[in-house]
Amino acid sequence: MYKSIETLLVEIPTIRPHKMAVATMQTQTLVLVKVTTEDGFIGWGEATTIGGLGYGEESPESVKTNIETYFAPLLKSLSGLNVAQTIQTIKRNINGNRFAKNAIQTALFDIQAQRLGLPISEVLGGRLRHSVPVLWVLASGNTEKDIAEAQQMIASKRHNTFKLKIGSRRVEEDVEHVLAIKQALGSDVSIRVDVNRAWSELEAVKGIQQLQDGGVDLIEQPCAIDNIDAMQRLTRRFDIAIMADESLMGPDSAYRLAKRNGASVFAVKIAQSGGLVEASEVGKIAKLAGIDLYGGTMLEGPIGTMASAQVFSTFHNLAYGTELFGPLLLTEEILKTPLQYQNFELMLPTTAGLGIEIDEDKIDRMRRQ
Ligand code: MUC
Ligand code: MG
Repeated sequence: MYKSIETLLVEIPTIRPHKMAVATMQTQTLVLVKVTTEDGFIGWGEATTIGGLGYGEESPESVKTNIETYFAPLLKSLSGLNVAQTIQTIKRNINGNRFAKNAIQTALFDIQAQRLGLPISEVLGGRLRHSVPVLWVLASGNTEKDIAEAQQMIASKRHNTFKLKIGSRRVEEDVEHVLAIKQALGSDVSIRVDVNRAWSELEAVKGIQQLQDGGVDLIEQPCAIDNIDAMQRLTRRFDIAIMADESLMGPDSAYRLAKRNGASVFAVKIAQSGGLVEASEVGKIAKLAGIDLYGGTMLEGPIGTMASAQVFSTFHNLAYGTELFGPLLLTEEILKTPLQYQNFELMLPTTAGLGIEIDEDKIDRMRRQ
């Protein structure tokens, strides 16, 4: 049933350096997976990560090797299974590898939805919205440049909410940087910060208090991935929203975080969750636990971004919007028609599958040989 499974690495420079506590990106390596069926359907998925092994446990190279060595032979050996049974078989045979699993699962759903003539969102239960709000991340590393960038985004109606990457400088310097931006942009503009796990609990108490007093709306992943105790104490101590990002690695960790009151918002990512179904399950757990939702990104290109949008469009609440701006950070387009960003939102296509058309000639020219 599955004829070929290819993994392509495509290096694309970013429009400016993107500085985070975990890495500074000058280029992004897109990890694209193409699945072809015996009866001629093609599905795409994406397993892009950030900063090699700087962010997660899988690298572009490990994803490519593991898909070629383990996922592809397994998929090719299967016949007569539906998508759910195929996913179950992959899970039974392969441990970990959430990013690779997500890419394969996305391609399988792309194919299934094309067969049914529906957008992927409809296969996942149905969309509740036709567009999702998208914020922009200010990460140039320079306060004045960040303010100018934000003002230009507001003026062009592309983004009116901003997330600031902090954690690589002293807490006082970071707070000063954030509050200068908050003051320059004014009270109508929502400012959030992502610490990318850089703070100790004591640093977090100090930093969060000042950011909360200064009118910041949300603190993302202040402490270490496994330090759920600290996340719980911070969530209970402050009124400001505390969001789990790296600590959230699929439904199991979502359940544990929810049970322990370790976050007031979940940053759902399809890759970190290990697939579209698992990301939907994280959304369900949040709903049951009264936790708000935010649609996260691994700074994917348009494939992962649209797959994420298909999932987030089905969420009951998307109180904190999304950060699905990945393609806008890249200097090259890999779709025949670019994703549509309008009025601070990303529009969801109504066409079947992912609803995008890949420019394969361009990818062929740009891919790592
Ligand atoms: C992260 O930790 O949120 C998402 C947006 C961005 O700029 O970095 C990523 C990763
Ligand atoms: Mg984050």
